Amino acid sequence: MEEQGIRKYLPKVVVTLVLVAALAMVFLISCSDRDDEGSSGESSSSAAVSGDAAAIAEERGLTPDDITAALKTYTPTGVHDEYIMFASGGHSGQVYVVGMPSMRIIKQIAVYTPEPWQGYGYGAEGTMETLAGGDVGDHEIRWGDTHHPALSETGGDYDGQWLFINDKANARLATIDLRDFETKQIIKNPIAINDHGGSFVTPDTEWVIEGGQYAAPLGWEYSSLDNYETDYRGMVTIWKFDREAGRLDPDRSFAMELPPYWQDLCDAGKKVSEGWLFCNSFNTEMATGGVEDGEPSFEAGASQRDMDYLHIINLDRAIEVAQSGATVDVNGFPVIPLDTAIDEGLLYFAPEPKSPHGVDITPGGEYMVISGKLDPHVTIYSFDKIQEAIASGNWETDGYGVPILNFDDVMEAQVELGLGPLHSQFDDKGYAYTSLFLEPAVARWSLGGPYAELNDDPEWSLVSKINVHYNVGHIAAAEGDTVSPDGKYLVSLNKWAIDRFQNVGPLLPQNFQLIDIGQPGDNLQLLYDMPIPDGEPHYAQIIKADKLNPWEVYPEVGWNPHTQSPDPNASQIGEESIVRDGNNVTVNMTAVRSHFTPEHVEIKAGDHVVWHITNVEQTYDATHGFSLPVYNINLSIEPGETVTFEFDATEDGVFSYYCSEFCSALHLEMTGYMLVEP
Ligand code: RUQ
Ligand code: CUA
Repeated sequence: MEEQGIRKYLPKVVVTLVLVAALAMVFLISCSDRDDEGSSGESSSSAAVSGDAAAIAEERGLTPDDITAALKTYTPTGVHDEYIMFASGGHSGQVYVVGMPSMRIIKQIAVYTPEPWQGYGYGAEGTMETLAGGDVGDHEIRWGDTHHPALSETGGDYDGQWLFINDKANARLATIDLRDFETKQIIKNPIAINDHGGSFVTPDTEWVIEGGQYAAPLGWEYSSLDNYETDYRGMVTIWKFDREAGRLDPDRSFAMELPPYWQDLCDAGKKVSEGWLFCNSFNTEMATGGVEDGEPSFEAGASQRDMDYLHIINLDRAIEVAQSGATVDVNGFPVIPLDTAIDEGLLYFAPEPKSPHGVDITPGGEYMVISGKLDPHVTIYSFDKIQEAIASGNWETDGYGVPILNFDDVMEAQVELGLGPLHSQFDDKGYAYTSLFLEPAVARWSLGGPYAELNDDPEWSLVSKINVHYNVGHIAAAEGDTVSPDGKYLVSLNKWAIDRFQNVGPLLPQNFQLIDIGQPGDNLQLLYDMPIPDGEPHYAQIIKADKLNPWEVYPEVGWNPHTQSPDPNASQIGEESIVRDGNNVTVNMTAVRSHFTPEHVEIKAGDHVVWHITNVEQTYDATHGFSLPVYNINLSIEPGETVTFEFDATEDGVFSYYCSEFCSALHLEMTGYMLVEP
């Protein structure tokens, strides 16, 4: 019997087992003498398959490691991935949804940037409202620089319900609803012009953190750089998340004024450190640049000191102080002044070496891990020691009066890892992983304290490293920043791709590399390279796929995804109409395979048109599009959804509208005419 014949009749599971066995044989064959291959015989079917596989492997020049990597990542058609990664899309202003271990991009979620496939920002009222939420005064901003996605958590674990992500360029946050994977809210920070330390959630997602970056006067009012130390300020903003409403609530949110150091990344305490907040900073030199005038450049000026300051914030107390009203008003937003923060014991510093980037908290909340870009170590701080140091009252202060705890009082350990350490993640075996930008590599190291039981290593020490390609920024391990990391997989989010892919001209993609971290010790395996051709990814989070439970279709026909409730403007079949009231025309349309009703929309130049379309289908994947030329309308109307758009009919003529999703055999006929009479 031919191999094809066997495969056709055996259930998929058996075929998979045969293939795995066959490829395992290839592995053995490749490890031993290839001359044995011919004599292994054609008598058994698995040997025949392995012969084919061996030939393919040889023809393609695959090594045994390549073959195991393929076995670990290959995902047959119809089989779903075990994990889903939500990755920042950098300055594409979007979020990528990637299946793991296959590394297939399953979706992009439009966030800050209009995106036609999702009908985001091309007329659909809810999406226009979401985007407009991020406008600054009269300025319509239609892109963003997304850095740090944050999945909502319950008890410090991802709960699969919400996703937040910041826009560094304009200090904005977005809220994405994971019932339909759509952006519901963009909110502009009223006091800051850029951010970086966001978004980060508290263990039950009651609060979403947005830390600043490049200091400016609060509210970005003009002041000369000569007044940097007196007028410029840093900040952290604490947004209240209303789970019920599915929105960040500015009326219950507040900020804290900080010295004009450049706050960088934050992380909320968890378990033993719940109720505290930690942010690293750089440029405590308060360099103001001016290389063109012979002043030290920012890169030199902001890197002079050996230590910057880890910001240690008593979040629970800060919430009480803000709620007591001890705030000042900046652009209508309550801000705890720096002096109040100091007097109330809300803010402490600990020295951190050198030009640090990021702070990551161990799964149990006991330790804060800091990397200095210009220091080969990671430095680990103990939450207990920080509490003791605060209680002792034994500290100096910085120029603004903020207490600086003694380094030796709060430091637990330092581990030398290599060049350019940046960000850390954790696994289930008592290991931490840190990206090394300059090497470039990812280091695995063992945590001490209570984690020594898991990793069998009493010391805080380097275990192994794996090279990555190239210049890694963040890393993301499966659930690797939660209270219960999974281990198993880690993705290295590399900034440079260089030679990893075909040359496509001077602008190159970034490179995600999937690494198997499932085996203990010196046993990290690179599995897969995935180009990201659309904006620089920063951080990502990886969640078990079965924690996500999105809708297949909207819960009922006539659903408004912006309000997540039935839309009063929905039409069922038979209720379609065109209603004129003076110059105002309302179109009530339905869409179903394969027609819109009505198919003729006759209006007059100068009319104001409000147009509702309901996709009355409840069939999985039966999405219709709606494209109307000249008026810049493009919609995605998913099963059950009602979409509204409006426009002034300023241009007369004949305009054919049509469905832009290939929905059926007669999809091309899913069309109609809008006639605008002069
Ligand atoms: S960043 S590569 Cu998180 Cu914006 Cu570190
Ligand atoms: Cu509906 Cu094509």
